[in-house]
Amino acid sequence: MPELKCILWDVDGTLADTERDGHRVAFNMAFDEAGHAREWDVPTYGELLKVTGGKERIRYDIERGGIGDMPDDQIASLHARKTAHYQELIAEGRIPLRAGVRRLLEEAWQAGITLGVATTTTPSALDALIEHSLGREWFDRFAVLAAGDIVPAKKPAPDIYTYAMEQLGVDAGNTLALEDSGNGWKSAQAAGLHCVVTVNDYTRAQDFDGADLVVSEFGEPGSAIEVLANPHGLADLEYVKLAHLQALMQA
Ligand code: XBP
Ligand code: MG
Repeated sequence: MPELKCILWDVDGTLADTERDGHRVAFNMAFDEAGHAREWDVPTYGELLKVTGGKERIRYDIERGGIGDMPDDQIASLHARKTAHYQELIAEGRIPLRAGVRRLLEEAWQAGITLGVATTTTPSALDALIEHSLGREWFDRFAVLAAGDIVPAKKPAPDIYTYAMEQLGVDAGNTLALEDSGNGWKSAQAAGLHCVVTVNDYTRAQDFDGADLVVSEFGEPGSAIEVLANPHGLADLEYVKLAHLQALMQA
C-alpha cells in the first residue's frame, strides 16, 4: 500500500499568499523604475497568473499589448529588478505564512517525512521567503529546493516535480504535492503525484477535478476550514493534519 514518504511544497500561494501583495507589487515597482507606463492591478494580475514564471508573464503581457515590446535580455533585466524589489518586500516581513503551514511542516519533519520545494519562482525569491518567513533552519530541512529555470518547461508541465523526485530518489506513488493553483495541480497530476490544494482568491474557481483534497486552507485547531472537494471522504476536517495526508495516500 502506498505510504507518504515525501511532501513537495509549492511556494507562491501555498506557503504564503505572495502573489497579490508581493510579486505583483514588485513587478509594478520594476515597471515604474524602468519608465514603463504599466501597472498590474489586482484583477489584471489574476488574468496574467495563468502564465507561470515572471519573465514568461511579462512576455505574455507584451503579446497582449499591455507593455511595449522588448527583447528577451531586457525582460531578463527588468525581471531581475523585480526580484530585488520582491526580496526587499519579503525582508520587511510583509508576507506571513498561510494558516497551518508551519504546523504541518513541523509535524512532517518530526515524522521523518522527506520535505522539498517544487516551484516556478526564481531561486533568490524562494531563499528570501525561507529566510524571512520560515526561518533559516529550513534551508537544511528541505532536502531539495527545485525552483525557477532549472527546468525549461514550467508548471503546468510536470518537469519541476519530476526533477525534484529524481534529486530525492523518491517514487511518485509515495509523494504528495501541496498546491494552490490549477497550473500547479496539473503539473503535479502530470508527474503522477497525489495532490492537496489550498485555494486562495485568485484560484478558488479553477478546475481541481481529480485532486485528493481541496480546502480553503490547512488551518489550525478551531479554525473550521472550508472543504471544497473531499473525494476520499476524509473525516474530522476541522483543519488538515498530517494524519489526513497519510490517509489520502492509501485511499
Ligand atoms: C508561481 C509563479 C511565479 C511567481 C513569480 O507559480 O508563477 O512565476 O508568480 O515568480 P507556482 P518569478 O506557485 O505554481 O510555482 O517572478 O520569480 O518567476
Ligand atoms: Mg502556487
